[in-house]
Amino acid sequence: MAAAVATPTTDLDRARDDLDRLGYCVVENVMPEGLAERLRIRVLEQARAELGTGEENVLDDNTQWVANVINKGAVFLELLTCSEASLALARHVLGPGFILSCANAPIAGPGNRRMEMHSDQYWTPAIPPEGYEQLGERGFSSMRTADRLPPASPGHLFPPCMVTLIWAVTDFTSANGATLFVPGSHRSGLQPEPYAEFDDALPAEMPQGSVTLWDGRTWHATGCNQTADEYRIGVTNNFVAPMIRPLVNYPYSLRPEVVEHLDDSQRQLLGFATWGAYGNEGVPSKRMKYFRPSAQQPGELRLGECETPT
Ligand SMILES: O=C(O)CCC(=O)C(=O)O
Repeated sequence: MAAAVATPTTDLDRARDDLDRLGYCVVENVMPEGLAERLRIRVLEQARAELGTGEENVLDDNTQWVANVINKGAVFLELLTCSEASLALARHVLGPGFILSCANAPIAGPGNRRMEMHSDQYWTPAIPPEGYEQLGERGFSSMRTADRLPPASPGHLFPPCMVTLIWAVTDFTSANGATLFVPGSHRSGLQPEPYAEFDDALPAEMPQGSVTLWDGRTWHATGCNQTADEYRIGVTNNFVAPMIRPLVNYPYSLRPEVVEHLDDSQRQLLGFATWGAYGNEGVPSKRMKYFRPSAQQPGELRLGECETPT
């Protein structure tokens, strides 16, 4: 019988099946040797250095998120493409050409509170059998408006357009705040009530160097860290289908020294590549793969004096 909870596996078929059926999967030991430890040291140093600068993002008494990590060390770019298995699983849900929407490092410290239960794709509406909802209607606070959403009816479920990965920079255990998931919630067509108790929420435990991936519709939350002195550290990579607006505008917000060293696959994942559309960036005949920086874009051109346009 198929399991009702995703547990760590190295079998990609099983991971794919867990992702489809349960809305999340756990892939064991996917990071190259030593990478998790280098990430742990970098995340902790950055988190400590940000405290008191105004750059720190501290969510409750003891949860700190290091935001926009791609600018904060080459090790985070290394992580992005280190595992063909995790990219293949994201591709399984989103198809080819997906891009990074954001990357953060959530640190759950002892005594933190359970996060609000949420889905990352909180902005996709339930699709009623008739009519439609305006996609742009949902604001940031919509996580807290679960009761407004009508249940989806069979055959009217919004598709997944986002996949999130959380990489285990330390071990993730039920004691230290492993991410909690409600298995099967991705097919409910509903958003969760953020502060309700969820008896059916289960921790995704995994050893350091593993990764958990979930469908953007799956209900989840950072668990409670009940240890005396352990910090649970993750790095998230949140991927979206190529036509979805990412949370971070990477071509605009990446630091120049980071952009300078990007390889082709990193440039594609960070949104520098064009995606099949209505004429790309205005040079349809060229089918340009990468956007050009503004300094290389043609501007308003003028004809010579004798060539007055008629
Ligand atoms: O920190 C975690 O375990 C989960 C983070 C999370 O909920 C998210 O990135 O959407």
